[in-house]
Amino acid sequence: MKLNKEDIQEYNEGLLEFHQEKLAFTKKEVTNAEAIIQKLVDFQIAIPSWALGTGGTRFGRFSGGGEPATLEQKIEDVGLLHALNQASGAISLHIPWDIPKDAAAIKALADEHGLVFDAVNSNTFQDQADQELSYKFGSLQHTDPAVRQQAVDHNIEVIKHGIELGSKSLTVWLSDGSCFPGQINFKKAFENTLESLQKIYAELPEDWKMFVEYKAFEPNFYSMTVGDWGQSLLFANKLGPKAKTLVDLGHHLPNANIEQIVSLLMMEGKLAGFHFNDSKYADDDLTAGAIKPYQLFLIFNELVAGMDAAGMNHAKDLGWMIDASHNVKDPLEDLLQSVEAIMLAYAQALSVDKEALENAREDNDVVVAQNILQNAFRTDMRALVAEARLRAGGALNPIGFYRKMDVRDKLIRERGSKTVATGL
Ligand code: RM4
Ligand code: MN
Ligand code: MN
Repeated sequence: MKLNKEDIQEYNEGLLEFHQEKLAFTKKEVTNAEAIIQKLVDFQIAIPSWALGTGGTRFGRFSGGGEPATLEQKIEDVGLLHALNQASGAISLHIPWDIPKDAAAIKALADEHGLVFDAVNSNTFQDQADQELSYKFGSLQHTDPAVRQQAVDHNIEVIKHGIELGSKSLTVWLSDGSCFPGQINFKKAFENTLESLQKIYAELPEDWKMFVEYKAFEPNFYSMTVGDWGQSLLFANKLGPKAKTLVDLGHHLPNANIEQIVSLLMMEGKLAGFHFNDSKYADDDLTAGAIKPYQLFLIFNELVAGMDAAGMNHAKDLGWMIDASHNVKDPLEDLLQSVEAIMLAYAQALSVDKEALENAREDNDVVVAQNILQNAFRTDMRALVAEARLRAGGALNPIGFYRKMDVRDKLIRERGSKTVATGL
């Protein structure tokens, strides 16, 4: 289904007066409000094709109904999000969960919804039905060269799909590692992985990047072969300029200082981009900003500082993607919440007085430095984010409009209540 632009406009009119009052107030408080709004209009966050259905856990899965059963329906769902918030203009595919059978037709459909294709993701963490060799003991790290070659070939296949769709990057997340002390030789696992990644890297088109994503634990519980940003950066540096480190917020040990990691990766020109989610414990895949919004803001503060120092385009030069899907919410509503939280954190970071902050740091004025950040975090940016949506043609209150139009009920009627999206 598609949302009607006129319906959105009509809905917005009912909220306009209150919105404008709020906006006028915020503009008094935030001196660079107009510049922030423009940056928000430009900023797009990719939606992964595997986040549109219920995530589930290994204990169970509670589908909400109307899940997209095909890639075409997934594109439609991202199209709905984009129509509502005008900030979800890209989709990221996981192969083989979503293999585009007719790439030209899929591209045309995406185009119809105003969507482009973000990074393509390979999957060597599961065995597929038609697969010859098993990844039970790893893929790119495997002791058997034939398994490694199979995983390399899969990644090359993924690049080919990406080229057909207009993607510009390959994300490699490996579950490789070990569950018990003694199980693997760390050095050999690293060397095998590097050699395999080099073979994949050699197949990247000139204007592509390889995102090397790390994760501290799970599904391997003793060691992960790309377990932290140090290991990822080692691989990325050895591979070459097209390889960079991808940070997924949920992939750290508790209380890791992710903003510091970001700052240093940017200093090295080696930050690929982000997978947004939130967590209380580990890779919980909760809605961005649901648990630690201040952390999200602090990360954006470093991102903005780092991108500005390097003269980068905020919207285009790093990969921005949501990577979250869980059990208890309508996935589309959840994704709208995530995008909103990310936009708020970005807007707050854009409002930080960088010069004053740097001066306070130079003077070792800890109180002023802390206050500058906390003032920005405590400033209500919702009117600026809403204004950016309004100017771009989205809904002032995306979830409000989604519910008013009974979108989920319509999807259930269209697709049925028992459809299951491919993915986790
Ligand atoms: C992993 C990792 C990858 C994602 C898979 C589904 O934990 O975050 O980015 O592709 O999950
Ligand atoms: Mn991820
Ligand atoms: Mn993850």
